Amino acid sequence: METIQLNIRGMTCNGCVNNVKNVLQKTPGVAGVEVSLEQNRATVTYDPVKASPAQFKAAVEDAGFDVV
Ligand SMILES: [Cu+2]
Repeated sequence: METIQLNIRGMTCNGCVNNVKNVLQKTPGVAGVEVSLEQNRATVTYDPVKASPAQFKAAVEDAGFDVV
């Protein structure tokens, strides 16, 4: 397993946090997700054989947020 931190722009409330969490958790290969509204950050634990950071970025952006 590997862990990556994504800096996310556009989250304003716990609903946003849950959206981001959900789309990341739905990505195949993701084992765990933590999202901090205060820090505008998602921490993703994933299997590098099945998932890649580019997929996380795309999933978050599809949900309407920016990865910076
Ligand atoms: Cu919100």
